[in-house]
Amino acid sequence: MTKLDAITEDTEIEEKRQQMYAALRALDAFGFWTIQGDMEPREPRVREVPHVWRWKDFEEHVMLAGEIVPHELADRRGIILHNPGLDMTKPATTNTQFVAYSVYMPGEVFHPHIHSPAASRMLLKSDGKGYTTVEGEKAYLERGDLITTPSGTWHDHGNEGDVPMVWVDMLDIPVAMLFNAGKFGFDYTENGVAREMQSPTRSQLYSQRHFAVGGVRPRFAEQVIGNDNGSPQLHFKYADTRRALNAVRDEAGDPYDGVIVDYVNIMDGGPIQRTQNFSMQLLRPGEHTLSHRDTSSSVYVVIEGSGSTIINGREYKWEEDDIFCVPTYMWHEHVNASNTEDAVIYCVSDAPAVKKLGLYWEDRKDSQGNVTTIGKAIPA
Ligand code: GTQ
Ligand code: FE2
Repeated sequence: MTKLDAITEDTEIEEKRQQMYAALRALDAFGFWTIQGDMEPREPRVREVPHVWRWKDFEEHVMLAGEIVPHELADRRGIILHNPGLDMTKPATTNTQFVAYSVYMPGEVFHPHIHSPAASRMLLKSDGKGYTTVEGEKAYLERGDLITTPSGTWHDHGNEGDVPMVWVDMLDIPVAMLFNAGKFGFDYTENGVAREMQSPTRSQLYSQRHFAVGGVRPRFAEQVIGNDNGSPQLHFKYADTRRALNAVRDEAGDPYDGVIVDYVNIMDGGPIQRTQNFSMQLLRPGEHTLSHRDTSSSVYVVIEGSGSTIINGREYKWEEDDIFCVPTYMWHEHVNASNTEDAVIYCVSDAPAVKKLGLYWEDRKDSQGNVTTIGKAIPA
């Protein structure tokens, strides 16, 4: 008989304990030791699962939504990607992100709104005449362009082109909701008058002309956007990002992520949103990265090429316009399936939030399979 058996076998005391537990329940409390096993996992516990949402499967529905779901029915026309490990008590793509394919049809104008969650768009399809206006910067978007909507910035969307515009929304809504700090506003006015769209207040291509040349910054550039919750550069052109990747493609690159560039806030060199890190990574023909895992979670959009990501030992194949996620603390390595073509994948992670909260560490596997932990790790 173990000591624990002896303790619980004293029926008189056990009965008293159970009575006390019931009394504590009635007082809206409980003994920590009664739930401790659930509360204190030896490794991060993750409900989300790796998953690929294939554009091939979504295209017909996204286009149909553009035809049969009018603006009156959908204030924004996003088709949210719901992680198969989560139920509707958590309608999200990962623990911290809300990701959607959204479509805006020729001639459409969607009205301005504002919110505390941070948002972003990665443009997939357009003839160059679809736009979003963020805090007065009207940005026409092309494939691979990123535009952010920092927390507390007005934004409205529209399409002046001849073809449907499709982009990927990536928001930190679950983070805002965790802190009970989600707030949305819809009553946009200019000089006290309600308006259906923002009048541009920044000149055309303001972001590019002020911020997109690295190393120098105009002294008179607007340094604060909205409530000062992100980079003053909102719009990042794919041509610029691709050029940055090409410029370093002959370097060794990062063993875990290949030739990768982070989008940075030109004011401080940090990530462009408080809760989200944005990166673009080039996997050269035949490249197969080493495996690592960390306490952030990521969502990827495939911009060029095809390949796969091996997540906790299982292969997840992807092609252009597919979206996939790597949940928290899962080993992952990326493979470009082609020996002749580049693959380029775009990634938004929650690492800045995790780091600020002191919860970040990373495990790296070398080519021999030896694991090294980087950062503040809790001993086993
Ligand atoms: O386009 O501003 O998918 O506010 C969810 C919330 C898109 C948007 C979403 C949003 C938006
Ligand atoms: Fe929004």
